[in-house]
Amino acid sequence: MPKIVNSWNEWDPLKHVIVGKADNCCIPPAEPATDAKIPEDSDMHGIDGPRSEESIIKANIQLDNLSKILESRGVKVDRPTPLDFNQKISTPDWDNGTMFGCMPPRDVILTLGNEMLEATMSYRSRWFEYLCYRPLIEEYFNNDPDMRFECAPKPRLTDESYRENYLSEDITVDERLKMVAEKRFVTTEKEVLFDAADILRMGKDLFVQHGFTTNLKGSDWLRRHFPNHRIHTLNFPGDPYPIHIDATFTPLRPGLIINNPTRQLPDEQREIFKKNDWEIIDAAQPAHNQPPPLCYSSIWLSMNVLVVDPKTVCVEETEVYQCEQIDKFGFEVIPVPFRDAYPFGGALHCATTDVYREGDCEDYFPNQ
Ligand code: DAV
Repeated sequence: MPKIVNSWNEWDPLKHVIVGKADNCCIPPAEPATDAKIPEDSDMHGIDGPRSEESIIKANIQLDNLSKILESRGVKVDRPTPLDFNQKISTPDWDNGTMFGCMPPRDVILTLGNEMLEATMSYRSRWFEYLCYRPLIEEYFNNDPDMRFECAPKPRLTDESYRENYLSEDITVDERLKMVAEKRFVTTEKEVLFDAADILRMGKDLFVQHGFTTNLKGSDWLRRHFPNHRIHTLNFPGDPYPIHIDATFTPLRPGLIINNPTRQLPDEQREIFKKNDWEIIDAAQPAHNQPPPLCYSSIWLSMNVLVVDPKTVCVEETEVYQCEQIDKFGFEVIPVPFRDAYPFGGALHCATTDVYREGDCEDYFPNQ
C-alpha cells in the first residue's frame, strides 16, 4: 500500500495538501481567549453569528482557486467536511454559542513525518474543529499502514486556563506589549495547550511560539511526544497579540527565514540560527494598512506564504512588496488572490496543511 502521509518541514516539494473551506463559518461569541485577541480598534467587537453568505461565497472562490493552482502544479488537494458551526456546543465545564469554521487547517492539524496530530486548540469555539478533518484522516489511516493518527490531550478550557482581567478594552497596547515581553499571556499553565500553527517544522528541530495559543506545558508535551526532535520555544515580544507563528517567522528554504520586523526574535534566541549559518531577514512591508473587514489577523498575513518547493512560493497577489522580496531571493513567485479568505482565519499557510512533502527528516541545525 502507498505511503500517504509524510512531511518533515515547511519547504520540501509539496505533493498532497488539505485546503480549508469557508462554508458555514461563524464569528463566535466572545470567550476568555478571544477577548484578549481582538484589538481595541477592531471592527469585530460586539459582532458574532454566521458570516454573510456573500463573504463565504467570495472566500470559497479564492480557496477553490488556490486548490486549482496547486493541482495544476501536480499537488493532490483534499478538502475538509464543514459542520454546522452555527450551533451551541458544550462540555461538562462550559458552553459556547457557536463554533468557528474550517478554513485554517494549519491551526488544527500538525503533520510531522508519518504522523498527523490533532492539536489541543485553545479556544472553546474551536474545541470540536478536528471533526471536520476526521473523514480525511480516517481515509489516510485506512490506506497508509504506516500513518500515525494522534490526538493531543483534550483540554478542559475552564476559566482556570485563562488569566483574569485580560480584556483588550481594559489594557492599552503599550501595557499589553509589556505583558507579552514578560511572557504574561492570556493562557495560563493550568493544562497542556497548543494550536498547531504555533509550530514550525524544520526537520529534527521544531520551533514553537509561546504566546496566547500555546503555553509552556504545550511545548513540554510536544517535547515528550516527539522524543527524536529538538523543541525550541520562541518568543516575539513586539507582537501584542502573539497567536500563531506563521505571520511572524517564515522559513522559505533551508538557511533562509523572513522575520516580521515589528516582532523581532530576541538575540539570545537567534543563536541557534547564527551557529548554523541560517539567515534571518526582515520581511517586506505589507501592501495594506488595514486587514480586510471582520478579520482576526493583522496586516502581516502578507508573510503567511505557502512554500510549494524550495524554489517556488505562493504569495497573496496584492502583497506586491512581499512578492518582490521573495522574487529577489530567487524563487518563482506564484501570485494567488486570497484577501477575501483572510477574515476566515488567515492566508495561504493558514489555509493549508501538509499531507505529503517529498523528503526525509534532516538535521538542519547540527550545531546546537
Ligand atoms: O499577525 O495576526 C495571524 C496568524 C494566523 N494563523 C497575526 C497572526
